Amino acid sequence: MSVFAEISEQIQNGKVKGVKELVQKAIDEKVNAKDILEKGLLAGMDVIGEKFRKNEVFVPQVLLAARAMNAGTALLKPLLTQAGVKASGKVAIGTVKGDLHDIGKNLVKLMMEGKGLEVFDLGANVDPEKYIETAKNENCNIIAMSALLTTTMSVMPEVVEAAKKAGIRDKVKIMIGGAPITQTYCDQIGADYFTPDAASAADLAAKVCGA
Ligand code: B1M
Repeated sequence: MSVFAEISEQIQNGKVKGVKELVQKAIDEKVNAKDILEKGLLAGMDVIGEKFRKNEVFVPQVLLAARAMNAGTALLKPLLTQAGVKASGKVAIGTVKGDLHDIGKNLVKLMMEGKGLEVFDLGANVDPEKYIETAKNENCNIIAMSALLTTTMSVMPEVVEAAKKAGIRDKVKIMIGGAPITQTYCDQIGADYFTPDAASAADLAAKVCGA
């Protein structure tokens, strides 16, 4: 079995220790960090997601897998971020109100930091006002929102409206993403940018900030 398949299997079984050991082993063997992330950790989450959809696994197993995923990602962080890159812009990031899914948001944050951006992580279940308050107080260039549920994506236009009301809409770019989000939705709600994955979100954010 390849190291990627082994990592994926340990993710599916929610084994924090196993994931950490295998990820560390792969790092020591100089396996590419992006491959460890995509072919190992994310591949495992994909399988869990599909089983969750089919009611073959339930919330506790998914939570264990998410915990193992976060443990693996933490080990990769230094390799996915470029040491010594100077911050060139500020981002307020969070998963929208009502939504507790934070793995994708954490990846976007990690990749943005890797581009040298200063990222204010508001966590999950973030009130629209919190994004605005942080963008104002910290002078952020970007508000970045993640949503994984079709029932919570509707919070995104509330944030766009709140930015207009607060008089900061022309000062801050609004980026959105997450599994149910599309370019059409982005256009519809008047956000500025949609990107399908963490790496493209980070590339675009760096570009927006003039990096
Ligand atoms: Co939930 N869940 N979940 N869940 N969960 C999904 C999203 C679901 C698709 C599963 C399914 O049915 N197949 C489904 C949503 C259905 C829908 O709305 N269409 C679902 C459901 C229904 C629920 C509950 C309602 C279940 C219940 O309680 N009955 C409940 C809701 C809780 C809540 O939020 N209020 C729930 C709960 C949970 C857990 C807590 C158990 C756990 C979350 C733990 C955590 O995040 N700390 C969980 C998980 C883990 C999942 C799945 C299995 C995996 C999500 C994930 O982390 N993927 C998911 C199924 C799936 O997606 N296959 C599912 C890996 C992650 C890297 O991908 O977040 O998509 P993702 O991020 C991607 C891109 O989307 C993008 O970049 C990343 C890749 O590079 N991206 C951005 C993300 N944000 C971005 C922002 C950007 C740009 C790109 O710019 C700003």
